[in-house]
This record gives sequence, structure tokens and C-alpha cells, in this order.
Amino acid sequence: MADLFGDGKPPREDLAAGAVLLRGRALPAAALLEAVETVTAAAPFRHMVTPGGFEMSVAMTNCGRAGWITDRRGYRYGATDPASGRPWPAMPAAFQALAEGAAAEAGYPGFVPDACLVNRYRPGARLSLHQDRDERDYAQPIVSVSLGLPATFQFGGSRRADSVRRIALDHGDVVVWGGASRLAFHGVLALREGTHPETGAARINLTFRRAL
Ligand code: MD3
Ligand code: FE
Repeated sequence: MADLFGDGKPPREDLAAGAVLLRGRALPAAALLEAVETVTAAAPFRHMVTPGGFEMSVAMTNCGRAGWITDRRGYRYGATDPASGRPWPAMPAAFQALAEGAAAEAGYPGFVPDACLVNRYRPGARLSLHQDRDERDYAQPIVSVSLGLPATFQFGGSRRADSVRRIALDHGDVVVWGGASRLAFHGVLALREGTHPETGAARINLTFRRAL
């Protein structure tokens, strides 16, 4: 059997209970990257501040009915961009279709995201180990889409001290995190230097959530 995918990696891999990696599921990525441009034209990337007072190395923005923010007061979802006072840009149709299709393929039919956090990593940017627990219903999965430069993602168990596993996430990879993996600790190691033909010196990650 020819390796139709071209890189020897299976297109679908169960990473852990409830977590499914769909390699290349977001390809071709041109329409998604166009939509990222549309979103960031209305709500530019910014480096938010944690409640502890540290500026995040990852630059973020949002689209959809709700957007995730952090500032000195804490983490939360809100309907408006604090930088502009306006609602977050609408979720592009190409985003919605990819998130719903990937979730259904992974075993979560009926997932309808109302929030998309858009993360931009430049070389050196990292995301330390955390859980995503600001959403209302943990029965809803999170769908993550990796674009541009490759990253080393780490994920562990539901306790911070649990051992972590590292996986390489490449341009076009989609991971659906649900079930027992929904509250897994996870993070991203410092992005290595490089340039990608479609994103330049950056990795873009989309995380689709049902926040409200
Ligand atoms: C596992 N983003 O935005 S995506 C985040 O690559 C975040 O930018 C990372 O963690 C990034 O919160 C990782 C993969 C991911 C996202 C959410 C998860 C993995 C997850 C939620 C639960 C378990
Ligand atoms: Fe996260």
C-alpha cells in the first residue's frame, strides 16, 4: 500500500482516552489563513497579562460569540474585545465547518463552538502547563488546529504532577480533546526558529471551544 499521506504517519491516531489526532485534517490551509487575516484585521493579536502580572509570550485574539481573556483580574470569557470595546469578530464559516467536521470525525457529533481562541507563537514563545477550565461544560470537547511552524506539544494527566508525553504538531494537524482528556494538563515548548512558506516565522493555533 502506497503511503498516500506521504510522511509515514497515520492520518488518525488515538493519543489518549478521548483525544484524537487527525494529521493534515486542516489542509489545504489557505482559506483558514485568509480567515485569520480577516479576524486579526478587526481584533489584532495582543500579549495579555496573567493575574500574576506576567505578559504572555504567546500573542492572542478571538473570534466567535465569546472570547477568552486574561488580565490582572483573572481569566474569563467575554463577548467584547477589551482593546476596542466592540464584539469579537464573527467566527468565519471555514473555521466553524472545520471544527464541527473534525469533532464529528473524532466521535463528538453535535459540537458547535461559540469561541475560537487564536494563538500566535513567534520563535521562543511558549505556553506553560495548564488546564482549560474556564468553559461551562466539560462534556464539550476542544478542537485545536495547528498552522505554520511545527511545535512540540506536551500533555499529561488530570493532575499537574502526572508525567507528560511530547508530540510534534505540524502544519495542518487537528487534535480533538474530549472525554477523559478534556481536563488534561497541557502546554507548548518554546517555538524553534524557522520560517514557514504560509505563515513566515510563526505558528498559529486555533482552539475551538463551547464556552457558554
Ligand atoms: C488538551 N493552546 O489555547 S492546543 C490553549 O498550541 C492551548 O496554542 C495550545 O493550550 C496551543 O489553551 C495547545 C491543544 C490543546 C488545547 C486545549 C486542550 C490541548 C488540550 C484542552 C484540554 C486538553
Ligand atoms: Fe490550553
